[in-house]
Amino acid sequence: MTQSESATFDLAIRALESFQIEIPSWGFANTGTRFGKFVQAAAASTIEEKFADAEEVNHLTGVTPTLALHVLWDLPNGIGDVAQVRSLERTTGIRAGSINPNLFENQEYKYGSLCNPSATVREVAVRHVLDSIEIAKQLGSRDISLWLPDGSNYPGTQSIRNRIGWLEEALRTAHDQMAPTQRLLIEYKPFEPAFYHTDIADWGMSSQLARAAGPQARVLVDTGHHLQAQNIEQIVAWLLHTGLLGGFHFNDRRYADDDLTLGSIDPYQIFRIFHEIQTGLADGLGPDIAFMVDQSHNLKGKIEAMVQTVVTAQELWLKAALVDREQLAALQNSCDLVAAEELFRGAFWTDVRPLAAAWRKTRNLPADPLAALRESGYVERISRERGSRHSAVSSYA
Ligand code: RM4
Ligand code: MN
Ligand code: MN
Repeated sequence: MTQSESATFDLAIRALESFQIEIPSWGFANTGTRFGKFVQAAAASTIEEKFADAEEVNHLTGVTPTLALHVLWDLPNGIGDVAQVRSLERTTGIRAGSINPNLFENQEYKYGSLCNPSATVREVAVRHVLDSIEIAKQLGSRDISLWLPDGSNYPGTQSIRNRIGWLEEALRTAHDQMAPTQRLLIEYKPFEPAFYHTDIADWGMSSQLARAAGPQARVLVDTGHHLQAQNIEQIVAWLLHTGLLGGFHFNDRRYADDDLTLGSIDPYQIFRIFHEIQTGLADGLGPDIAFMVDQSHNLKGKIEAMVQTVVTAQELWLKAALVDREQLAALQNSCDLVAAEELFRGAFWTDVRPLAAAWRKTRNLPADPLAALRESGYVERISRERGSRHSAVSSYA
């Protein structure tokens, strides 16, 4: 190894050592679109199966020690299910990650949850959020990630401003119930299921709401929740600047909230986001950003898609780490545009797969986690075990 090769190797090892990503329980379950669902024999339908699949992904990649849980899907009996989750944590070595309240499936939420004009429905929704906070407390989970389906479909049918007030009130109540170590992550989305107005439509609204809720509230950026052509890394820069960046839900999209696998459509975008985060971290900003995956694997094999996602995330993180930030800063300051862009793109075009494989070797992980998954026979085994049971499928969206 030359001196510069060994410096790159050290840098790569440091970058990968600092990278972990949380995977979602719902990424292992049968999901579909509003047009239909294609059932997979290997899909997980119980919390035991989701933990088992998460264990397999972590076993292969070494960087997914936590599993995001959706309260209604994973803890249908609420706090009553905490003991079971704790026992699964012990047997699988996977810890419960962020806790996701579900405010979008019950019939009473037809006109909204925390923003519903009915005080009674708002109370039901607030209660569910408070229960979710309690679940998170008992599981030792730091983050409650809150996504609302709230909004309206037709102009003039709801008071947008009244709904802001109700939402602020609900978020303050939730915030006050959190332990000092917990955080409330407020996710935004410009549309769907509401198609005229969404109560938390963008990062500005999430930021304002986080400020109104209290110091432990932050913004959650779901990469699929932006209008076409929006510059997400600029949003990231602003959130780092304002200290409000709480975390990410990673996925990719071509048209809307497609929930495709990370980096499948536009890997350069994730690279740019990672670069922004790494410059922030170097400046001491955003040390506790939560990286989470939020995807729906409708056609790809669930576990295969998850491993592919995690490996892609690592590769893009590593590419971003290869940007010589000092040199880039100098080129930016001297406005040497082409040289700056070439340096930036050069890192993106570097094939980092050998470096990632070398890092895996240092951790006794398979050099190629996808190939190892194929060789392991895990998917075939669970397909045999689970296949016969899938008649009814749970819904995702
Ligand atoms: C939403 C949003 C939430 C996720 C649900 C299933 O579009 O991304 O984070 O929990 O989907
Ligand atoms: Mn999301
Ligand atoms: Mn989404």
